[in-house]
Amino acid sequence: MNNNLREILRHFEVDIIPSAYGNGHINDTYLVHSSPEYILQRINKKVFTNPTAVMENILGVTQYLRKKIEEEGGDPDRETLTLISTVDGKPYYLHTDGEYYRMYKYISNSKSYDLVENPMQLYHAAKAFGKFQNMLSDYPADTLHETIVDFHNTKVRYDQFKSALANDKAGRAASVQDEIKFVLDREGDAGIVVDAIAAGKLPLRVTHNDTKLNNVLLDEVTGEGVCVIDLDTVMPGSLLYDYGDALRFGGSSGAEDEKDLSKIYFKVENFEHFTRGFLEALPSITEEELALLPFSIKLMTLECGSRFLADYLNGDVYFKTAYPEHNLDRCRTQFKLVADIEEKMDSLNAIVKKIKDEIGK
Ligand code: ADP
Ligand code: GN1
Ligand code: MG
Repeated sequence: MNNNLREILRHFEVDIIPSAYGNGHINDTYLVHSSPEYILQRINKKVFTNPTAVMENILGVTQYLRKKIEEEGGDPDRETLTLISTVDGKPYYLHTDGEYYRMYKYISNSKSYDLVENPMQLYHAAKAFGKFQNMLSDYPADTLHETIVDFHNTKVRYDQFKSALANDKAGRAASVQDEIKFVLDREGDAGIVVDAIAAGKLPLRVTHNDTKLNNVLLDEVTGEGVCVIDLDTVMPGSLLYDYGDALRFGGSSGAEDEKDLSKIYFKVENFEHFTRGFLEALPSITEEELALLPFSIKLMTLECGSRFLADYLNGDVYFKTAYPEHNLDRCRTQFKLVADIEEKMDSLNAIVKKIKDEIGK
């Protein structure tokens, strides 16, 4: 692998062997210890079946953000991702083995967190994700490729779960009946946001669609949001997807793959911090969106849990796993959170109303 990477890096005019980096579930990420440092990534072709479309989106979005950040007097090398061109002037390198590689400037003095360490991190992450959506609010959405079709179409996700169950490829369904029932019992939730978008009751915006905390870099000193990263899934979507997915992850009291479920519950304090930051950053939020904020956390958590469970039933073909039950452990934390969010739903709705009144939305 190392020689292979050396040969790949030659196309970016770098001659230093990188080391594996980060905890993403999708791409292979490496840190290149040069000066300055770089991030090298191999795009996961099983997940992103059209890597050139992914790269067109990322190039378009980062160039657009760069201009906006410059206009606002910010530092574009730090506040958005910067793609490094290959020696042939391309934003990615296509290796002879058919794999796609890209290189970014490494954003130093910043950190991404796999676990929430204090609720203020959520306030800052929310501001960063909210600002990201704001800056892209007039981006020509029709030029964006849908890099994963129906990525957050929760009705389609529900159907995909049902086919994974029907096929039971890995022969695991019999052993996870409680988890399967958990999803099937909630079929009614699947259409709520998707149908409201189709009926024109919720606006389509340019959204990030994968807003977990480790997809935003926070300043190592101030803790403030520096840069939103992992732009593979930037596509038209609902604001509720970004909000709900961020709190799916950031609202949890523990790791996504925590085995001890007694440690997993939905942290209302984290919810309050994120909601405040998001509403402060996104004054254009509509009444209909506001009304669905807490529900969207449940929906995105249920979606993610059923994706983990579907992958477990399919034999672990999508998410990176470190051991055979990894997807099952992940799905269990998500369902524990869903159940807790369901119990807390009334108080979460009351808190949104309180924050909304306080900041004068
Ligand atoms: P994945 O799609 O697999 O989640 P990411 O693009 O999120 O891949 O990258 C994985 C991790 O690498 C991130 O969580 C972050 O810690 C780190 N990372 C990615 N890009 C940069 C960058 N430009 N500067 C600093 N760290 C980065
Ligand atoms: C994946 O790429 P990463 O690790 O940030 C996944 C998200 C899931 C998340 C669960 C393209 O995100 O949809 O919510 O894992 N990304 C893709 O941790 O499927
Ligand atoms: Mg990521």
